[in-house]
Amino acid sequence: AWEPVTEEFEDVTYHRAVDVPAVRIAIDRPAVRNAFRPGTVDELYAALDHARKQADVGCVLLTGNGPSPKDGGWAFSAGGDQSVRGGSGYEYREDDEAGEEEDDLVREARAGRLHVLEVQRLIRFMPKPVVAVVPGWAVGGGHSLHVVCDLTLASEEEAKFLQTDPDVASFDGGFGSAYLAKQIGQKRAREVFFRGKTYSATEAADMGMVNEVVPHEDLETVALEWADEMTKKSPTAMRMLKYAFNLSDDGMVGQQLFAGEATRLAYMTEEAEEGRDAFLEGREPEFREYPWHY
Ligand code: 1HA
Repeated sequence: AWEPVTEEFEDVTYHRAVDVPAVRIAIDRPAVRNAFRPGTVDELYAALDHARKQADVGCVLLTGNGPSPKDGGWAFSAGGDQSVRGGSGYEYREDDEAGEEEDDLVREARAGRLHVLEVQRLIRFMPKPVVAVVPGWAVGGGHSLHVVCDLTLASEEEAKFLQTDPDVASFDGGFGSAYLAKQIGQKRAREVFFRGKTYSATEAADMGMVNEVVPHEDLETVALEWADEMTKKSPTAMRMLKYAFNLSDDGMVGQQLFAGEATRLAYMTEEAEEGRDAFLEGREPEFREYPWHY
């Protein structure tokens, strides 16, 4: 069972599980295969950032609502909404409600966005697992979103994986391609982009970009089971592991995030308390009492 965290959003639904410390964030534009426009990306970012900050949320399920009211089709996401694409990115249009909260000045300054990349970084850098729950098409920028998630669970009957980026003169040269190659190998990643084949859920699992394939009707139940499993584990260990997996690919930022968690752990020691207390008491710290562990 789920309860809404907010009902303010236009293009995204955001729920919290009642019995599991997990949330479900879904793109809610099923009529256009959950393609995202700038407002959609704003709401995705807001929901993910909210989930990131909740100390009692340990797992995020990212998905796409369906089926399409037009033809019954399912989608995770078909990527950037091509109908609002302009010369410098995807543009806010009149009916793109999420942009409306901003005043005109801000909105104007935000015209032409590629800020789904900020959503990718949020997924990558948040210290809890994000699972892509793929009920249908994962295409273009939607494919890249599943790639950057920690795990992918896919519907056996409906999930389909496709990269159209070079068909529409776009390219995700970051996680969408280079990180994909780390997952499935160079030859295969190049095939995904250069040939643009459609892969079934089973093929995607065999390639190593999908963790598990389940019957469509079980998709959400299994996703919640995964969240239940993962949120029963030690939050500290899970954070350290996610950042450890990221570290060598993420350069100095990878080191920064891993090190930040090391700092947090160090702050929990008596040695750290001595450092703080000595400063507050205006005296020299007495660190000689503390061992040089080996
Ligand atoms: O590469 C990036 C980025 C790179 C760097 C930085 C930022 C990036 C940001 C975004 C992207 C991209 O996402 S580029 C790639 C954009 N996406 C696509 O090229 C996929 C276009 N869609 C399709 O190829 C197909 O629609 C599909 C394989 C997902 C589904 O095919 P299907 O089942 O045959 O359905 P279809 O009839 O084509 O689509 C259903 C409805 O959804 C159509 O609308 P309708 O005719 O009913 O009014 C269709 O136009 C709409 N739709 C689907 N995808 C999009 C879309 N509308 C706008 N934008 C879409 N992406």
